[in-house]
Amino acid sequence: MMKLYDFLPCPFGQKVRIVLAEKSLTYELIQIDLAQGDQRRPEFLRLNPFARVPVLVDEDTTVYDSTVIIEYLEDEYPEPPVLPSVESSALRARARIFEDFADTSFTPQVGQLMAEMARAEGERDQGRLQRLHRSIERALDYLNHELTGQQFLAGDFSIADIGFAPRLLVLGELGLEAGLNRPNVDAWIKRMLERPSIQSLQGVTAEALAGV
Ligand SMILES: N[C@@H](CCC(=O)N[C@@H](CS)C(=O)NCC(=O)O)C(=O)O
Repeated sequence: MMKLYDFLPCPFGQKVRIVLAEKSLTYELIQIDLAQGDQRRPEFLRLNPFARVPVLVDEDTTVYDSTVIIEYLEDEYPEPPVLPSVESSALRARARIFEDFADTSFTPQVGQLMAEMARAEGERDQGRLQRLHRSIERALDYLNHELTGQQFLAGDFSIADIGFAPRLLVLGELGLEAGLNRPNVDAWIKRMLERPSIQSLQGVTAEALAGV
């Protein structure tokens, strides 16, 4: 059976768990407690020398980095797909562009907002909060535009949408209504929440607020 080394609040591990659920793949979850420094133990460093979760072990193959793990799963277990078909290179590229945008320009910003909001109210850096709000709002406006007339960001439900899901779902708890005045984003979130793979994330959102 596959093994997933993960820390439940990690949004990158959540991406992988959505894909495993979409593909109905069973796996053993091995929790790596980042707060306790489990990622720096020699036995974990043998799996990933960069000391990061998630890591997937599938028989003799060890893969890390959520994007690479998901591409590996797509290659090994293609059905149902989480990337547009190989005949649609342009759509595949679009899906990968959105996943990268989520990983580099959305998820980290929401993570920083979570960390700032975890501080006592009087100790929060108001300037930083404003900058983070602006950056996240800009990303949401862009997504709202890109979702015009679309059910999902790149054809069918794909890694493009999966990339955003983990942190989209915690925005409400941070006082940021993603769907407010953004009807396409609002409908998109509701559409994603119909999927059991996305519903399964909801239990970990409050825990996620403890910060990663
Ligand atoms: N690009 C990587 C990022 C993974 C990552 O940043 N993981 C964080 C947790 S969310 C981690 O393991 N951090 C190690 C640490 O905090 O020491 C991916 O997509 O998997």
